[in-house]
Amino acid sequence: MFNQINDLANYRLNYKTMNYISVQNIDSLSEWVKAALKIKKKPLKNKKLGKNKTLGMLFFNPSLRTRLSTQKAALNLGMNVMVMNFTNEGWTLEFEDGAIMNQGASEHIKEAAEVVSQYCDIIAVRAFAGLVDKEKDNAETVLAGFLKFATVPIVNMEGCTGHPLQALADAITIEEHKTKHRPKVVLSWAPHPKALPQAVANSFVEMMQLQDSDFVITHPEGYELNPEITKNSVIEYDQNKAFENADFIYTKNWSSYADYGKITNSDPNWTVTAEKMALTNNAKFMHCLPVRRNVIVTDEVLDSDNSIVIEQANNRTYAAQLVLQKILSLSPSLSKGKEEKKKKNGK
Ligand code: SN0
Repeated sequence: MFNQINDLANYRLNYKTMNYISVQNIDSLSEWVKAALKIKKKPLKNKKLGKNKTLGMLFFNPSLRTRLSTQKAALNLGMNVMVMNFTNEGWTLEFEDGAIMNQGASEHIKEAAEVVSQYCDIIAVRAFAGLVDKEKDNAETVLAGFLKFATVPIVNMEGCTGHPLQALADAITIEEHKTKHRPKVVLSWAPHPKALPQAVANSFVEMMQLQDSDFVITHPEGYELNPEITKNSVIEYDQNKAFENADFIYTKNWSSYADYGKITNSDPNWTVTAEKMALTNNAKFMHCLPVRRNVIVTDEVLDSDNSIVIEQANNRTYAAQLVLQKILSLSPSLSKGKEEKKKKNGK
């Protein structure tokens, strides 16, 4: 797991230590899902692993599930947790190298990341896409800044282009609910009043590409995700056709990637309804939440027995716990103390 490539331009594969930045950091999805399901059965088994270790969680955007499930995961491992909200509490950070800081930003990422690294053993960061500047978002300025200047492992709690903790929880949820080896899984776009990032959809696609399944993405024309991510995944523009025989319907809105950050379609015909679900093979309904009722999906579907969104959110804890557990036990910086102790004890 956790390749070590030092190329900042390619942040998706870049980490100098044991980071969880992208779904691409998963070396064996089936092994990870198995391990997470084991954790789910006995979540307190490794209560000592994180003793005296601190997780720092830095939020540049709102959160409910990510914040509480990651915190819960850390507590299950015996870690201490510190949460900092940059939306209205932290200094505004500067990320540009060589910037003349005579404007709004008070502190450079260089100091901020190094300082936080002294207080924390792992830093988790949430920094959504701004959806204005595609290049800037693709460069993952905030995550890349922490990767470059922090001296401890970094966990991505949703960056501009990915939400790998969500995708891992999604994989766990599909594994628990599938009734055949190769289920048909459909990622369906649905309308939304706000322009939303592509991050959740991107990571879901990348995760699905790591496993054997009949995977179809459906969205209106103009809503193609970054082709570097979708690669050769099947795209079906006819939502009804895509839904035929599906075992899982994963719904998510995202704004246009081509017409970057724009809402170019708000057709209510894309809302997931009971009629549409009737086209499927009694499919389970999934969404990462928060979900806009009767815009993305009707009450009838969301409140039906086929909706597994609550269990999906529950699995966020075990996904996060697996990632923290791997970092705690595998990161050279974190296990250094252990190694030294072993040496001292002549082991
Ligand atoms: C975020 C997104 O990336 O789409 C987080 C999902 C886990 N979702 C939203 O920002 C929804 C906000 C809203 O007002 O519905």
